[in-house]
Amino acid sequence: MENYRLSIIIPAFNEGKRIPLFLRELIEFSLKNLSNFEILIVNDGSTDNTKKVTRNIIKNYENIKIISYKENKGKGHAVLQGVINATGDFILFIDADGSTPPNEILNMFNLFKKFKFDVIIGSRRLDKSNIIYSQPFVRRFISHIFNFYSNFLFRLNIKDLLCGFKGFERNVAIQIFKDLKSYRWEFDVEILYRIKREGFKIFQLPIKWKHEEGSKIKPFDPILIFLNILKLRLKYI
Ligand SMILES: Nc1nc2c(ncn2[C@@H]2O[C@H](COP(=O)(O)OP(=O)(O)O)[C@@H](O)[C@H]2O)c(=O)[nH]1
Ligand SMILES: [Mg+2]
Repeated sequence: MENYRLSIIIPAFNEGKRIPLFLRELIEFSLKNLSNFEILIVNDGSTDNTKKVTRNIIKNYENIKIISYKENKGKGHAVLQGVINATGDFILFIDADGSTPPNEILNMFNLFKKFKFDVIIGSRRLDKSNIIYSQPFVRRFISHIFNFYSNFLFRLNIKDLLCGFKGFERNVAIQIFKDLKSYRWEFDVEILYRIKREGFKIFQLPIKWKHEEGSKIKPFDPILIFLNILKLRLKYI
């Protein structure tokens, strides 16, 4: 099989507490299981020690880099910076909090190598998904409504739109992320909509997942997200 290169993007905003454990685990796993990879951590204007702790962990690896800028611009913007700088044949992003175990990266990458899917997205809502700790009830409830609402507005049929673990064939990633209109949480829906519009194939991968405390979603964010999704829809009319 060809020696495809994998790019792993980790968007990080004030993750000084949560990222060290996951990053160490990911590096150990990747060195053992992946032959050709890079990791790009995108520090999206964190005001804590994210940059310092990350630099310290990655200092001995030339294929692991941090991209950093001063102003917080949102997860979508951070992932976009990762995509622009990525050199892999397959490019994925994964949350910094360790909700998705590194082994799922290998599963996703192997599926890409075998079936050449354009896009593979992690899903916490398929029969075979394996949820170790669920999100709190209120979060699950809101995300249920969010999935329904966004699928309806954008004529999609995807069980879990917001899972922070998604991968793309290189050219698909570049095409989809080019001229992204939403830089914050809504970007997940926007990229899925564009993927469908361009006719790319999405494979939904059931994953093992656990809720991690310390979410960066603020109490009023859900209301903003619902409004922003509507605004986004209007931009595509
Ligand atoms: N770049 C960037 N990443 C963010 C921002 N907010 C959250 N994230 C990242 O998005 C991922 C998921 O965030 P998290 O707070 O765990 O969301 P939750 O699991 O849905 O509650 C983590 O890697 C965060 O660091 C942001 O404003 N900018
Ligand atoms: Mg999380």
